[in-house]
Formats: sequence, structure tokens, C-alpha cells
Amino acid sequence: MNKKFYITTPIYYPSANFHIGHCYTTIAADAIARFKRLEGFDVFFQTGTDEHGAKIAQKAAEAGVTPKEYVDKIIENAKDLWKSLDISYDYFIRTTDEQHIKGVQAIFKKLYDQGDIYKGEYKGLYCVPCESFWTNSQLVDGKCPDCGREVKEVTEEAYFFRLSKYQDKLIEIYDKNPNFILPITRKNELVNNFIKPGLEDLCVSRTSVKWGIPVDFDPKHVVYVWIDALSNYITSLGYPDENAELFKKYWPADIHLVGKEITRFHAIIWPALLMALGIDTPKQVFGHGWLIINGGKISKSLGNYKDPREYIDAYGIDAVRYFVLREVPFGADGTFSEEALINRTNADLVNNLGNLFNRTVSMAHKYFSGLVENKEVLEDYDNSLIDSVNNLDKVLNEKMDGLKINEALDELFDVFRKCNKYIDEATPWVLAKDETKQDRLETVLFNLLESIRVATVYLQAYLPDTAKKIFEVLNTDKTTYENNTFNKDNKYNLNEPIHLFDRIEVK
Ligand code: ME8
Repeated sequence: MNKKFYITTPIYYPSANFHIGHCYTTIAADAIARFKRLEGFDVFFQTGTDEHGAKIAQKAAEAGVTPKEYVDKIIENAKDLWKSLDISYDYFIRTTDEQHIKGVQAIFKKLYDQGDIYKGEYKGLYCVPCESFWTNSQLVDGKCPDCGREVKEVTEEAYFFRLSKYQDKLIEIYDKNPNFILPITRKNELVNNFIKPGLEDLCVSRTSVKWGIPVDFDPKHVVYVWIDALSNYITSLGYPDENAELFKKYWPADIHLVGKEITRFHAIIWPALLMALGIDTPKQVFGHGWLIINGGKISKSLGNYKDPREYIDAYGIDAVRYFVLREVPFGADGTFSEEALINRTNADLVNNLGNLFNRTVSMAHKYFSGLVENKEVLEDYDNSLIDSVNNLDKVLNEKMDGLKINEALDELFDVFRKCNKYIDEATPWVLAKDETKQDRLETVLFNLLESIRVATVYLQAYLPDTAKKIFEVLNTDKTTYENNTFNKDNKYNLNEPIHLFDRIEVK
């Protein structure tokens, strides 16, 4: 097999524990990764943490611990969160990993040696107590936005990356690959606001920041933010060793999934750095929208959020996964509220899927002791259900290729809705009373079970825990994507019915 697929999330700042916004990107990446694995791709799904910088050093100092001690705790918490959300990442990179540090130093040195990085002067407004540089527009009433104290203009020696040199080459990449930046609106914003006005060279080192990767040939400098952070996507694969097995196998990335606010770093700085290094650029940067809570962006610095585990404990893993994947058109901003989560769970998971599954399995037990096979006593309307089941593969592929995850889920749940409608049409409880209709009754139940089985194969990408429970009750090993069509020759020997989801009472 040579179909590979490399997908990444941003590496998040472990300045505080993660919130539902981080879960959003990570759950979406997980669903895409799982879908690709189902399809038979050899997937590498990477997430991780971006651990350097003045902010984290300051937080650690406030907590009275070293930066490493500070981030270690948050990362333990993050890994536990990903576990409780069934996140199937293959690799968790930390920018404090030795391999990453060495890789970043080698990248910096190579770019310097070939003249793409040069030494210059960084002029900025500096807040001494906060050890932070600000731009004029970031100041609040001319003062530091963090502490409100005076800032002063300072000049410090710094290294710069010749970003401006790559302006035309970037435009060439965008023109050649219409799917390089998606959704398309983000590409237009980027070209108009950043590329057209002209790119400036980028400051890539600091002497005022201590918690970072030292420039090995000039150790009073640390590598500043974006080279350190962005390089994670290749150092994890073994770069700068271009012959490293993982690098050869998985690079270039197929999708960098990021929030909209960092799309430009991924679509401008990152490909420029890669071109300078002489290696392939990623195939796609997808900038999704923000989850909004109480009218504003969920934010670590505002602290306006709950620990996502509270939602998982209250409503279940798959209610949370389903909500974030289904509620918001992927790409756009959307609101996260518990009320909306409850409504979605009750409508789609409890009433539609849960009810369908419980009713179908219960009837199969009541009428046939759980043993069901296809008696092929068909009515015309059966075909419309079977056709939509067989069409799922094509529809879901199209939707997932465009990362229309919410629409893919809607199509999948439409099959469950059709099954419920089919029960109303076929009225198995009426058939059950007529001895001459027993074969028709069994056919109806078979059609339902087989439709649920085929749909559940895809459901594994989105709601793996629920899919597993369904397959256990169906007592089937036909759970793989290959030849996943309605198979009239399957036979069922069902386990006892279960309630997949509990109705959530609104308080
Ligand atoms: O930016 N809605 O880290 P970060 C949707 N370390 N997504 C959200 C969100 C929200 N309200 N809040 C956060 C960084 N996210 C850098 C990245 S990558 C080389 C370096 C998600 O901790 C979204 O993916 O601030 C966003 O881009 C990311 O978390 C920002 O995480």
C-alpha cells in the first residue's frame, strides 16, 4: 500500500489547560484521520505542544516552578483529555523534545549559511517588567496591554528571515494549487491583506527571551516563535535527515488543520521556509472558524470556559464529538452552548439513532429471538432505502474530500432518519400479527440491521465509541470499509438491545 496521509493540528500553547476550542480542531482532525484510515490510507496524525516563549516563562514564574515543570503538568492533562475524547493521534510532538531542538538549530543554521537568514536590528516597543515587545497598534492608551505600564522604544540585535524574497513564489504556489488555502475566502483575505501590500522580512530570533531554543552559533539569541513552532511538522518526521524513514514516507503534509487566526503563518511563512530549505510545501492549509462562547472567542487569557471534561462527564464523549463536528459548517464561526449541545444530542443521537437502534434490535429479539436473515420479500420502497445506503460511500467521500465534515455527518444521519421512516412505512408490529407475513417481517428487520451496519462502518470515523457499541450488539465482524455495501447474504445473531444514549433533561 502506498497511499499515505499526513494530517496535523496546530501545536497548542500549554500556557493553561486546553479548552473546547482546542478540542474542536483536534476532534475534526481525528475524524478526518479516522476516515482516511478506514479508506485504507497509511495515516500519520500529529498533534502536540508549542512550549517556548516569554508568556510561558512568566506563567511558570508566577507558579513558582521552572517552565519545563509548568508545561509538563499541562501536557499530562492534555494527553488525558485527548484520551477521554478518543483522539487517535499517532505522534505527540513537544517543542522541548531533544529531536525537535536539534532539528530547529540545524534548520536555522542552514538558512543562515545559505543567506536566507541574516543579522539585523529589531526596533520595537518594549515592556520591561513583562519582557514583551509590542507594536503600536497593540498598545492600550499608549501603554502595555498586559500590565498597563509605560513601554519604551528599544532596539535589539536580531536575525531576520528573507521572507520578502519568496513573495512571487508564494503566489505561484497559490495559483498552481487552488486547494492550497481553504476555505477560499481565507485565501482571498490573505492575498489582499498580506501578500499584495508586500511581505517584510521576518524577525526570527530574540535576545530578550530566555525560554527558547538557543541559536547554536550565537547562543545569546533564542529562535523566535514561528521557526520553532512551524518546524515541528518536519522535525517529528526526522528532518533534517531527509532520508529519515518517516520523512520520506509522510512529507509533504496533506493537511495542516488550523484555526483561522494562524492560517497566514501556515500559508505564508511556512511554505517560504520550506522553499528556502528546498523541500516540498504542504498540500493544503485549512483554516477553520472559531467556536464562540457567550458571544466572544473562547480564550485562555480571558478564562471564559469550562474544562471540556465537564461536558464529557455530563453528556458523554460522543455527544461532545457529534456536537462540534455537526453543529457548525466546517470553516465558519459557530456558537458553542450547552443548550445547543443538549438539543442536538436529544434530536439526533437519542431520537434518531438511539431510538432506531433500540427499536430495531428489540423487535428482532421479540419476533425472531435475535436471529435474522434476509427472506427477500421486498416491496418497492425498500429499494429507496437500500439505494441511499449504497450511495453513502460516494456522498461521504465527496463531502470529506472538501472537509465538509458537518455535511458528511448530516448525510450519514439522513440514512438513520430514512430507516426510521422505513419502520413507519413497513409497520413491523402489524406484520407480526399476521402469520403469512413472517418472511416479510424478517426481511424488514434484515433491511434495517444491514442498513445500520453499513452506515456504522462510516460512523466509526466520527463517533468511534458508539460505533463500537453498535457492532457489539450486531455481533458482526463486517466492520471494514472495503466492499461496504448492502449485502443481502449477511446473517444476524444479535446480542441484547442497548440504549446508546440517554435523553438529557433540560434543567
Ligand atoms: O496558536 N475556536 O496555539 P494556541 C476554534 N502555538 N478553535 C480554537 C479556538 C476557538 N475558540 N481556540 C483555540 C497557537 N482554537 C500556536 C500554534 S502551530 C505551528 C502553533 C484552536 O494554543 C485553533 O486550532 O493559541 C487555533 O488555531 C489553535 O487552537 C490556537 O492554539
